[in-house]
Amino acid sequence: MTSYANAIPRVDIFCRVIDNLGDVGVCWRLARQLVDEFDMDVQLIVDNLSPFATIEPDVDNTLAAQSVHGVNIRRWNDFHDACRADWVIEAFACDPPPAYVESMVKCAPPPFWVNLEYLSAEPWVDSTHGLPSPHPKLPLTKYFFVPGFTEKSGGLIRESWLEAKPLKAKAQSSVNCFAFTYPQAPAMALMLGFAQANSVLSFALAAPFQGPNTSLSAVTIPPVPQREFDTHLGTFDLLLVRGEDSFVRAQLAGKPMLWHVYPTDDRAHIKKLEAWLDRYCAGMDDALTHVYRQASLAFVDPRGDDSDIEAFRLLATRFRDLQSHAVDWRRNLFAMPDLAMRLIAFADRIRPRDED
Ligand code: TRH
Repeated sequence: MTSYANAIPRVDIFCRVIDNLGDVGVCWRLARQLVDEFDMDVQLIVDNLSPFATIEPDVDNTLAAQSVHGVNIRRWNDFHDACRADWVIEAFACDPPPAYVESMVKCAPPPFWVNLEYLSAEPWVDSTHGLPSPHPKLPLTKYFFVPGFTEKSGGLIRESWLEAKPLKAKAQSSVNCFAFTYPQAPAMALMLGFAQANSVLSFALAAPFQGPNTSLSAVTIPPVPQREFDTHLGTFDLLLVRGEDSFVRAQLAGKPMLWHVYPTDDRAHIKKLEAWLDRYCAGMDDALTHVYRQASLAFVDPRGDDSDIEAFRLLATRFRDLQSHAVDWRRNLFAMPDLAMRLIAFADRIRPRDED
């Protein structure tokens, strides 16, 4: 067990919003869980409150400091405090302010410091997770904490209120689809593929599609607060998700899904997708594996011809099996310790009581 300098352990989480909602989405989810389930005193330092207010309506993006659902939220540019934390979580290598880092040296003991990395299913995660990264000048060590799908990784954020209740697959001729993707997603081809399998796909769009997909007839839905996001996902049959956090939540929802992984110019996203497919498809029969892989690749990297539609048609024909698989996969995820539990165990290992 780690001993903490503060009676209620204090955690400072630093977050810079690089793009979209995912950076703050992950930090907010973890911050709330540490407060709600582990009674920690959490401060979340964020550089841009506007995307934050999109997923948490109680955040006022004009305030330099505010407390929302038990988390102290501070605006990065107005944050000049010295470190008084037991843990410092730096999200996605965002570099806390230099003066803050210098003040960490004066803490007795220095805080447990991790760089919370991006989630990946790639094999390098197991050998990178937990590695130390000594500070080049100061007597401080930061550790890599890499979320992932294996026992050796940092795991996935999963709050205890998410129920592990069993879900049942149901036969259906119409599929209600939640679409939270990047603009390039081939929604029209997906709809045509399902139609060719005599399945009607109705879309609820959480983000605008562009190009040929604008002719889709779909309902556009405003963002729901993050704390309602899981319940919201649970009301759909097929989940089209993206980024990191919605990707995990779709898996925890136990619904058939396609991951519109964030595209990068070097095409590293295809490797990321394939690494996840290797894990996700492991329990499927060979034919379903082939169908799901082809559809996943067509969704992220469409050829723009009839082969995309065919890949989605085949997916629709195996929809029931996909439902069962999603439930099995979800059960596996629930059987693993979640990210917060692993973070606590890691802190205990790095800073055991008798070494303080
Ligand atoms: O917004 P994203 O595209 O974020 C991504 C990821 O962070 C990715 O790693 C990064 O490289 C890229 O941006 C630049 O997708 P993501 O991660 O799914 O985050 C969306 C967040 O928004 C998530 O926390 C869920 C939340 N959300 C709601 O709370 N309500 C909603 O209605 C919707 C649609 C999303």
